[in-house]
Amino acid sequence: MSRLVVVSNRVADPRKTAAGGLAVALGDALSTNGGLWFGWSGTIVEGGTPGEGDMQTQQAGNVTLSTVDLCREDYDSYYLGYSNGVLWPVFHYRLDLADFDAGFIGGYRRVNQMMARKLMPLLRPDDIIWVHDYHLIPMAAELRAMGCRNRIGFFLHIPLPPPLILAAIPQHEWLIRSLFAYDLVGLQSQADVDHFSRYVGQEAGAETLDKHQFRAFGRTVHAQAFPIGIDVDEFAALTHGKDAREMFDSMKDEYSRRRLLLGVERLDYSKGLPQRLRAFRHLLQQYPENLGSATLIQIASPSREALDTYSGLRQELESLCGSINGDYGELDWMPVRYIHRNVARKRLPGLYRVASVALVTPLRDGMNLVAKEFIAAQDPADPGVLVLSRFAGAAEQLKEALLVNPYDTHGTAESIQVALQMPLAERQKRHQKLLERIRQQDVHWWRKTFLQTLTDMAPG
Ligand code: ADQ
Repeated sequence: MSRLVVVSNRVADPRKTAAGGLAVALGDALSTNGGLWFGWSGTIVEGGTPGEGDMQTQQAGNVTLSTVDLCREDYDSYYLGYSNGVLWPVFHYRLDLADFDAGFIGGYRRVNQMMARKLMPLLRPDDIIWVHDYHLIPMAAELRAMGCRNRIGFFLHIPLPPPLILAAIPQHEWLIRSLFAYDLVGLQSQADVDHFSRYVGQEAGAETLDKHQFRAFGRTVHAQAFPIGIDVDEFAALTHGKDAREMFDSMKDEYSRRRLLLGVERLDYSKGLPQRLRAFRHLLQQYPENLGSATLIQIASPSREALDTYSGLRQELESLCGSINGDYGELDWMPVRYIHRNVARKRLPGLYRVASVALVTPLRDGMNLVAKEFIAAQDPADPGVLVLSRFAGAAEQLKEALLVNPYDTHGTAESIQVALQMPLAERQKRHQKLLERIRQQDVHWWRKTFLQTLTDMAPG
């Protein structure tokens, strides 16, 4: 059996379950036949040399974790600059938020080259290499330039936008050409695959050999949707664990008298938080029976705060929460409880289970795992309702959720009201179907199908 090599911006110790579903799933895949997980260490070295970084290696069972430090200049241009200042906003259709500073691309290339240079001597001829996400798009091209003939797959966790949005990135052609250095390109949704197909057809004159095979730049690449899932059983077990039960018990009395609406995410502009709060305010205005009885708990964990767009969003959110609470709050009830912190992973399912309604309303999202975690944590006898943005990748699968357009404040408020009023029999029917869907394509299905597709390909 081939050894698996995972390459991602951050590396997690798979023995620490607090790391969450993806780390556990990749950890499983790595430990099956022994493996190597390679990426950035998370350490930023002040005053270091660009394109250079010390490497550390540690052993976690039969999995080797190898990580490389970044100097401040590389971190600023590769991570904050190009990855999160250009690729993240544009891939989420937010050209208005992109910072096309010409200096960033140099750092992005330099770090990808350095990572490839450090990884190359660690590789064995029959290793299967799996590269993750937008930070590392050119990784395979760099490895190929150094003579690597291994099978290399890539999975993009975020959306791939339509061609004319992608084309706003000055280096768009180079980025997509880099994807052709992979054997397999995995995307989250069929919409993303359609965008890829249209881009390579229109901009690169690609020939479509069959629905998954595209030929351009002298190479053939296989591109396909592999919607990522969660470990449903692990999540159900967490739900019945001590921490989640304590969380549930501490809240259930209050929220048997009141209805709990819940939002959980990183504080990111792709997640549609201001739009959600406006929809909630509209709900209170339009349906005053919810005054005093519907509470929105919004958990938004700190993320990328070094970027101005993120600190601006934080202020906007604080001000919206303050004004809703000021306008509608009572001495014994506040409509919004906003928490700018993480909730421990083991406690999170308890919170999901108390909620009557989950508000998962991103403006764009590759998939969105919170939607799937919410479903897994519900009591099938009395399940909550998922209000889901049609612009989340998850909407292609989770058709029994209440699908909303998060830009439509009134429409979203209407759907929240429908969710709050939904009869038990309909909630049960929808939940049962949603649970089947997240079980059919769970995280193990995701990694097995991706890796099987890659393994079945002819090398080189
Ligand atoms: P994210 O944008 O981070 O991931 P998501 O898929 O929702 O979004 O995953 C977030 C994870 O972090 C979930 O497991 C959630 O429970 C946890 N989490 C979020 N906020 C938290 C908080 N405040 N406290 C505790 N835990 C919190 C990217 C893409 C997604 C894609 C995933 C996986 O943007 O579209 O689904 O990768 O491919």
